[in-house]
Amino acid sequence: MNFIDKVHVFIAAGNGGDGCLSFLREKFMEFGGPNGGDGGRGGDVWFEAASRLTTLMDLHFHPHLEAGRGGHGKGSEKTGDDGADVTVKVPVGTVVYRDGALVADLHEDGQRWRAAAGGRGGRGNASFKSRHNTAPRLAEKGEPGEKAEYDLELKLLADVGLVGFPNAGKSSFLARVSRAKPKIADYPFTTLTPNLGVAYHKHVSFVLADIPGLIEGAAGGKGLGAQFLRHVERTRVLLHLVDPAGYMGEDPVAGVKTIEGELKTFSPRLAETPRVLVVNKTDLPGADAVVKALKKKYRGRVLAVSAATGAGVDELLDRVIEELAKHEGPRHFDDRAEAETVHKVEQGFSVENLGGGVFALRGRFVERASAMLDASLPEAVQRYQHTLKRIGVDRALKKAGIQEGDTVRCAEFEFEWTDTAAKRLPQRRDKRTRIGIGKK
Ligand SMILES: Nc1nc2c(ncn2[C@@H]2O[C@H](COP(=O)(O)OP(=O)(O)OP(=O)(O)O)[C@@H](O)[C@H]2O)c(=O)[nH]1
Ligand SMILES: [Mg+2]
Repeated sequence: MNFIDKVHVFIAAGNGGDGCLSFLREKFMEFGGPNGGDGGRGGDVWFEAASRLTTLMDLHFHPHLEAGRGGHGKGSEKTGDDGADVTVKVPVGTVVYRDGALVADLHEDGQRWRAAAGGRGGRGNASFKSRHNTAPRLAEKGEPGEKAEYDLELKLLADVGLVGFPNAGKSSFLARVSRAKPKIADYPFTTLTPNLGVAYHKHVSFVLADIPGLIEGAAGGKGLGAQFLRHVERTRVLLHLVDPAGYMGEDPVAGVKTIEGELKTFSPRLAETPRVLVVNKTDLPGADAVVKALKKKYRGRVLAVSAATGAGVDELLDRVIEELAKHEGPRHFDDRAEAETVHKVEQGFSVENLGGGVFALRGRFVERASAMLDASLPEAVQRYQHTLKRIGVDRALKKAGIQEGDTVRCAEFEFEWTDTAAKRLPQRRDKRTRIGIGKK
């Protein structure tokens, strides 16, 4: 089975239910009061971190997620039912991006983040009743639920990362210090997906992540390592394992620089992570010379072990817990992003002259207002016009050069612009601009 640690998902929250237009009917009473209920709220889509999950596999196979729509309002002021929420479980350590920007970091079991908000229910005509309008023939459609695409990435929550060229003995080291049983073999690229193991040393327990070997150009996508480097981005200590024989016969001392360079290129975070240079395979002849050469260059950062015999391993683990104590707490990505909600509806908008008598009107607020308009109800149309005018859409369109009969496009809706007074709308006495509601 593949290790799935990166997925692209399509999220759709539920649409709000439509508001209802209805009037009380009673015997001997010609016109009862308005009693159309509001539509129900559309369901939200949530991401929730669950520690029992270890991969994003489920989402890989089911990347489309949709919450329930709200029920429509009914007469007798009955509100529609709310749509059901959908909660998508993701592994702890999942990081969420939208258009390349980090929006959430789910690093704790049970942590939740709303990926898309359900639309609010449209208001029924009972909600529009006022002293000035005792019998509104006006109801809103439900607000469309939010739609969004996200990139999810799993960044394992390990304390210690094992990096180095292929065949350096990273998996052997993990097997030596933990109960993990990774595949170990005498050829490069034995490890294809990350392995995790828990080590205990002097009453301290910590998680180690063993990732596939890195090669020159790894950060740019060469070999296997780059796609897994993100798993060691959160670690607090990196153990850089060095094979004294060198990778493919190359000089091991020069090789250290190559790997360091790849870490830096991949991310500044990695470059900041404290690193220990670990010369492995000290049971083999020739290792001492390499240890000496590296110590000369990197001094205190160099330790020597043999994953095969266990020599030097205790000393290295002493060093690991020392470093962990110095850099406490897991490293998270930008926590501020979590508090941010993506659901604010700004009143801002933009207009653009697309040429050929077509103008684009953009912005979440106006798009929402358009979607919630029931254009078959003149009163609703009037209210819509009023809203657009209030926020300055009329002025902006005129400035952009709109003419009688031109078309205004707003998301999937289209309106015809007219400058004449509205005959169908007797409430409006002025003869100023209005946006006529044309046919699609
Ligand atoms: N003699 C000796 N051999 C070792 C030692 N550590 C690892 N090896 C051998 O080196 C080879 C590679 O070990 P692995 O643990 O698979 O190396 P790796 O770094 O995980 O390799 P990749 O997963 O391919 O990146 C295996 O044949 C191991 O048995 C050691 O301390 N001494
Ligand atoms: Mg390995």
